[in-house]
Amino acid sequence: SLPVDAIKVASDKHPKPSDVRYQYGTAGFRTLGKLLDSVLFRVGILAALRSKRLDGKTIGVMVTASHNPEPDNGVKLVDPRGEMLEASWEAHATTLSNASTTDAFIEALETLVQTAKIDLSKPARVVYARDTRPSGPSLVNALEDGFKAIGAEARDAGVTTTPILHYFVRAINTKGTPYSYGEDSEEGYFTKLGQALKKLVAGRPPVSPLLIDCANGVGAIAAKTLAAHLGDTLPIVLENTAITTEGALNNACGADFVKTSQKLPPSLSNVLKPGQRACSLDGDADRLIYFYLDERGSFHMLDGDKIAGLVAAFIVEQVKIAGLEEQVKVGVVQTAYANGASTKYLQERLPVKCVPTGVKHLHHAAERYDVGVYFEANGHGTVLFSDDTQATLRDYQPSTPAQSRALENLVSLTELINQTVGDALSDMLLVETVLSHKSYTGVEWDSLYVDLPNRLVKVVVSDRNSFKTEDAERRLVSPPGLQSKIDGLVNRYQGGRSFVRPSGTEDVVRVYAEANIRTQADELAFRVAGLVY
Ligand code: NG1
Ligand code: ZN
Repeated sequence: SLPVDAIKVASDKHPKPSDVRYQYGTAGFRTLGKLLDSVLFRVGILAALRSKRLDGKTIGVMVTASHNPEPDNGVKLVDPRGEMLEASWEAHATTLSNASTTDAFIEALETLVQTAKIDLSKPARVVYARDTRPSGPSLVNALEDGFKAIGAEARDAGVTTTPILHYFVRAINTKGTPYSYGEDSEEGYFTKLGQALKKLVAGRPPVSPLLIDCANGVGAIAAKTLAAHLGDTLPIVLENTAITTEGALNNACGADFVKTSQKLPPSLSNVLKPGQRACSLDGDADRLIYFYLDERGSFHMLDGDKIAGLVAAFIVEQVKIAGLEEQVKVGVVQTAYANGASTKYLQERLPVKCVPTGVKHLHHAAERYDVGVYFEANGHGTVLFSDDTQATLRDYQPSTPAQSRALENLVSLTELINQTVGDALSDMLLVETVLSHKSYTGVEWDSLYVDLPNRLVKVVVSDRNSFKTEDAERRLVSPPGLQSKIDGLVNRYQGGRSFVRPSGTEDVVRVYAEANIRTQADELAFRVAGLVY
């Protein structure tokens, strides 16, 4: 049975604030750090129960609020294969977090144990980490109180990136099996990535230094270690590494700033040279946006869609050279936020699927391909190689030197890419690999297709839950009549496309619009926003 007395004593030290309602959304729990103490304690117990339910497999817990402002924090659970928590457990997390008293919490736990058929005699194993936010240490203490109260075997992975924590979870759970994902240590992670990159670019000409904007977050620590492992293979210059400066995290820098404002972080204006490749990580290093300045000093952004285009085309090419076209089908997954020009570019080359926002939707759709490439426009994404495909690559007998090289490249890509979740550093090495193979500069990569001008706006409404969508969030079914008004507007714009959906992470409705010219995209966005308001 549950150690009710221990849980009671500990729970009284982490009372739920009475005026807050929590929700485990697409990014886990996320709000002001100072509101999350009771949530972290309860998540500690929930993670242990999830592990017991899965026969003692190790569950991950990441304390981060990613690209959000420094005072925010959050927490999310990682399932045994390094993936996002299974959807049905999101509701359990929400229920537990909202129990108003210790007694109500114990009651909710007992209900969960029964409905989810949890065998309490099983072991509970967890691994946890946090980013660099100032609220992190005390929230981790609350989390540890939860682990102790239920008697979980807990491993502290310290301060690290979200994707490294996901890597740990998979590595721990596959240890000693034929599917081992690598050593369950940071050293193991960096060695795996470094060796894969070295194989992929062996014999290719040296490249000029890559500048990394670390968002003044945990990515600065990881990127520094990575740079040491890469040596001359990839020279790296680190910027925005002030992880202890109060208020610096994600402030006017980082992947979300670059993507949303479509601007160079001001801190880089005297550092970045025209033509130099640069990229921004977000606050937990799971998003990546590239950019460069042209000869005239104008800023050009290469977002998640551009990364998907570059990477998918390269993989298709290598599969073809290897002579594996018939056995290995490559596909791409996007959301409605993908630029229309990227969708067109990709559709001319391979199958493309559109799914609702949220990494879990992209990930699951990508699992249906032999090789599934998924990226959100905001720079979160990865590539999944199915188990069958990895076996095909292992067993295949190439018949020419060219086939053999392409096969080796594909095998090395399965090592280079963090297949558990989007990983800015792993994705960065992937981009660098393709640029090296194609001898592309940023300009050439950028010219694969021309982005349609687009605008994203937020609208505060009285009840965002009254907005319901269909067709992968591209059309509204409610409020009634609104979609036909949007259609009416869209039809008046050349290359027009627009959609409205409720945010899963903020109390707003988002309006996206694109059109052939900038002023028209802006006008369409603001007119659709006018309909919503
Ligand atoms: P919402 O708030 O549901 O639009 C945002 C991002 C998603 C994703 C989640 C975090 C946009 C338009 N939306 O979702 O892409 O990153 O946060 O999981 O960027
Ligand atoms: Zn992030």
